[in-house]
Amino acid sequence: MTSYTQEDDEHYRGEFGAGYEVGSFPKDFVYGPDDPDQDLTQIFAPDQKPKILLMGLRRSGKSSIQKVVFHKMTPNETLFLESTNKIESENISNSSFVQFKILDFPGQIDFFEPSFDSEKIFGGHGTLVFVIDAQDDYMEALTRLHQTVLRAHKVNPHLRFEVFIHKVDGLSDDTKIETQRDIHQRVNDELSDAGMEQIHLSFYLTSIYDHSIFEAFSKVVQKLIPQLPTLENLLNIFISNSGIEKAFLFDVLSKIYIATDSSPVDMQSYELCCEMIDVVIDISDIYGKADGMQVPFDKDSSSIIKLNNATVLYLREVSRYLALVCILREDNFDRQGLIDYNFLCFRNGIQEVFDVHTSQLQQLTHSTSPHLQTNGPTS
Ligand SMILES: Nc1nc2c(ncn2[C@@H]2O[C@H](COP(=O)(O)OP(=O)(O)OP(=O)(O)O)[C@@H](O)[C@H]2O)c(=O)[nH]1
Ligand SMILES: [Mg+2]
Repeated sequence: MTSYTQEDDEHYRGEFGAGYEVGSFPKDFVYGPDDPDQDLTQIFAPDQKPKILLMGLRRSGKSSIQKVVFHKMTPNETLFLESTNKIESENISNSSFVQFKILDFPGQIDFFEPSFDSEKIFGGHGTLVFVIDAQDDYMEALTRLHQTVLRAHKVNPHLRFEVFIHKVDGLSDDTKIETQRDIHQRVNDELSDAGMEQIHLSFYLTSIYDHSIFEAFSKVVQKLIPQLPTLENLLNIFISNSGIEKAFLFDVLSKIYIATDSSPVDMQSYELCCEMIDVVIDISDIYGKADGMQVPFDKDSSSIIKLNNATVLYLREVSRYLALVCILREDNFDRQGLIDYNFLCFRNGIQEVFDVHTSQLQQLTHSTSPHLQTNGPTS
């Protein structure tokens, strides 16, 4: 449903990375990478932002995940990605809720090398995402996962661990479940042999060829949002008073959802909502942009899509890069006025949460030294 077709592959082949422009957003719209020449001191300079560390063996798919989720790269293009040979850091700061740093590690990194500074790498608030290639023999990956988890936990007991059992597009449904069970079992056995049963790991079956990678990343990011319970609560109140079945609060740039109401998420609903965002952005990119307007999405963005199964998809803009996408029965959409009124209350609620968050951040910034980097080595 996105605007990308197979022929476009030819066009991008061989030159992506040098300003490719795929999917819904223009190229000046994607997150700019940090200065690639920055050294470790800068990459790991203490700041308020949580970080997500992408680790795993070579070719497990780390860079592909980052490019697909945050740069709109199509899965086929990742075939031409080169192996990462140094830690690549990128700031993701779309909305006030979605703010973190993502670090893509080379697969062959050696933790026991003296230059590997575990304190800097594993310290601070964040999550370690370990990617395992499920289409390959995963024994070596499990050994590496075990070493990584032990080492990281020793340095920082607050670090979270998430395991992506990746490339599952090549596996049958039965094999998927069996692989997940087997990996889960082996990892936990090894941890308990090492006397480390208190370390908790979450497992996800992922692939860049479907929405599973976005779903898994959504969950990883959600755990880094301290306001999550408040957002969920606001969504629960909103949907129960508006006759809505399911509502997702989306980061429109990456299409990860940063919150949803507490009813269970089914993959199809999530996919539908993702596709709605693509449609809205594409249409408004082509027909809706006023002169000088850079972003095909603003405070008046909204869209209604009626499906042939008496269901309505309703999208409303919440703030810059945040959209609410709701799924509801067509009958309940008769009372659109009520929904719109409730939506305004919901948006005000979000605004308040956001204001509190910003003022807290400002207080933090004022109370810490403006020259944060002087805390680290000065060379
Ligand atoms: N089938 C399948 N292939 C994938 C998936 N994700 C990544 N790949 C492929 O895996 C290969 C390696 O991907 P990379 O992203 O470069 O792997 P990496 O972990 O960053 O590798 P290093 O940088 O060397 O550590 C590429 O050819 C991708 O196309 C997936 O979900 N399914
Ligand atoms: Mg890589």
